Amino acid sequence: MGVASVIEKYVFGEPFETGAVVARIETAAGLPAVGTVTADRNGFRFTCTMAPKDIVYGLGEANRGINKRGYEYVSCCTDDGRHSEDVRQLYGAHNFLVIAGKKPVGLFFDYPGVLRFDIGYKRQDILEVSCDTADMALYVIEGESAYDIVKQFRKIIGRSYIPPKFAFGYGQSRYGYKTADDFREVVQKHREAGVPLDMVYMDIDYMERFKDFVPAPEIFPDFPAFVSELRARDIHLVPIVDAGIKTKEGYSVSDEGKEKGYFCKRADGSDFEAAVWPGWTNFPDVLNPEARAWFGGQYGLLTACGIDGFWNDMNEPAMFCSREGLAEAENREALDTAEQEAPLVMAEGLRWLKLFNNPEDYKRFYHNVNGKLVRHDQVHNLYGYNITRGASEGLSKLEPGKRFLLFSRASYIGAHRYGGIWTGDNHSWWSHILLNLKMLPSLNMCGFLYVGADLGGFNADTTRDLLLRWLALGVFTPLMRNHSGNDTRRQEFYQFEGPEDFRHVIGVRYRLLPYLYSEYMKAALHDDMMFKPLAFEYPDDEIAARTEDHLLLGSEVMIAPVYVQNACGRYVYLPEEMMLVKFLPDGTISQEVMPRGVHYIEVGLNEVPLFIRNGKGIPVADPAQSVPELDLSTLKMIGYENASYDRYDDDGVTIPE
Ligand code: MIG
Repeated sequence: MGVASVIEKYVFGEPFETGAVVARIETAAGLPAVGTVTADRNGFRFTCTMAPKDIVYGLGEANRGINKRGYEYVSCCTDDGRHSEDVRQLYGAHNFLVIAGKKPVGLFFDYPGVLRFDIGYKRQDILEVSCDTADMALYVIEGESAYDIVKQFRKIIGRSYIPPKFAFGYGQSRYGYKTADDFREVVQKHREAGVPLDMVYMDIDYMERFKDFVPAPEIFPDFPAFVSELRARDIHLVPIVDAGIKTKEGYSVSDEGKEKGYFCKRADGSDFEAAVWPGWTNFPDVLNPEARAWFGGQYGLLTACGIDGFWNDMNEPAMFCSREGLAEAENREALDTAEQEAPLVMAEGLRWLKLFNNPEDYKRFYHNVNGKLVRHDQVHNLYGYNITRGASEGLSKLEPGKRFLLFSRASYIGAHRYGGIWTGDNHSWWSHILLNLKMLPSLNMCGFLYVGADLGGFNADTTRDLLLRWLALGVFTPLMRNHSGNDTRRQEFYQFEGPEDFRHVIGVRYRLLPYLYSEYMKAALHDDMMFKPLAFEYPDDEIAARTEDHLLLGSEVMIAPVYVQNACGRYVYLPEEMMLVKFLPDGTISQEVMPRGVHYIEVGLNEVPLFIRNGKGIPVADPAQSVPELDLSTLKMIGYENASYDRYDDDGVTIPE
């Protein structure tokens, strides 16, 4: 198949080089045959009509359905912890979509500023993509099917990030763990109850006065010793890294960044200052290659302590306010609070002043891109991407060839080569289990394979049944992490009755791990999707095309989790004969062949169901307490008789060719 011949690149104005596309593609002359483009002083606008039955896939980390039709979405990386149905912008900016109809077409709008997608919102039959400046690289991809188009797109944006194997284990996190004993307790409680665990995440409280890369010495007098103490129990500690670097003399990262001019600057050349958790901070100018390399090098402060995983937060970048914003508010009281570096008070107190994430602030600082000053708002969506790129490049310099666990909150296509993403501050809402599910194929389309949501929900109070149901989806997501906010009901498994149910459900993750790892790696190495909408494999099945609460996982499995409160099961639609597999709480596995069609399946709170596609089989391991404990010598096949499975495996530590 002549892949390159069906991708066309159209250039308008002088687009910023985002690095999203790594393949060399010649610019086509003229205008794309599909749709209408206007590009002038008033900005850029692409419009086309959609036939009534066309389905629009894509947009990665975006709200609402797998089919994006019927709403409006905005690419503008935003820290907003309320993902209700009317929210248009989240933390990611993934400007790729596919219109699937008679003649499917893929569109990638490589544009780093704010971009609006009206997908049948103003008019049900019109797709309109627009932004304020007409500097745009538009890629138009034609192919046999939506899936074919996705595969072509994935080829031109480069191979997805590959995490270490331990990162496929289960992780426990909470905003609020502070002392060494808090972390020890988490590990102890899991090991005692036989609930598997490979990672414990460290949120901002591990830091000394919220200084990135600096564990608080009074809490961790010997941090490397603490890291190895937990490593001896097969636990990886994964610290958070925020975008804002505390402005403080004597803090090496702050001093060096200022001295070398590596922070984002105001128009007058002074360092831009924003208030975040540490009080006043500076943002590393990661769009400047030199500054990015310098920032990435700072991760060495923690790898030197034995750390091999990180999560990058607040890199939209989120801020409570800027100096300018605060001055404009002319509120002496708030100003004084800020000066005293009382971050929590600032966060809450300033929110009502509407200083929080003020878009005006993004016009107040600049990046130095190869000697040219670029105002932040014009490249806003590239910031989190380049933080994570800096981290990845820095880590590969520190320890060449080694895989690190790395994921980010904000992202743009291109960031998928450097790390994974988690989908930010969701709620302990049943609807967010479904949102988690629906995002998975869209994220995979855009290259993001190592993905996951805060299981159990970040904001609001969770409940035992919600957590169990969410975990039963989480066992399939590459990033499997229970995380919650500091002001919510605690949600480690041991806060609830019946630890055996959690041991079993989380245990299923480990039983499936040889398969999940293999499917992840196949997707990464072949630029493929791990999670697909049903329509990508059953293109002629109109019911499958409209089924949004099941997904295909790899080539063998279909998942259909329960996401309804008090439900004892659910309806499923099988586009072909499949085998229903249930991991039962007594450790046995039930298998039942079901014909094509609609079925009601019963699923207990302590059961994990999946479907195996006709004629296929998958390997299953015995339960284990951690990834290194998995015993591959006892793998058994489940599914259709005599089915074979070609399992990929490797050392899980070095980056494959
Ligand atoms: O302003 O570090 O999304 O996962 O626990 C909130 C504290 C900052 C937001 C992240 C969340 C994390 C929290 N952070």
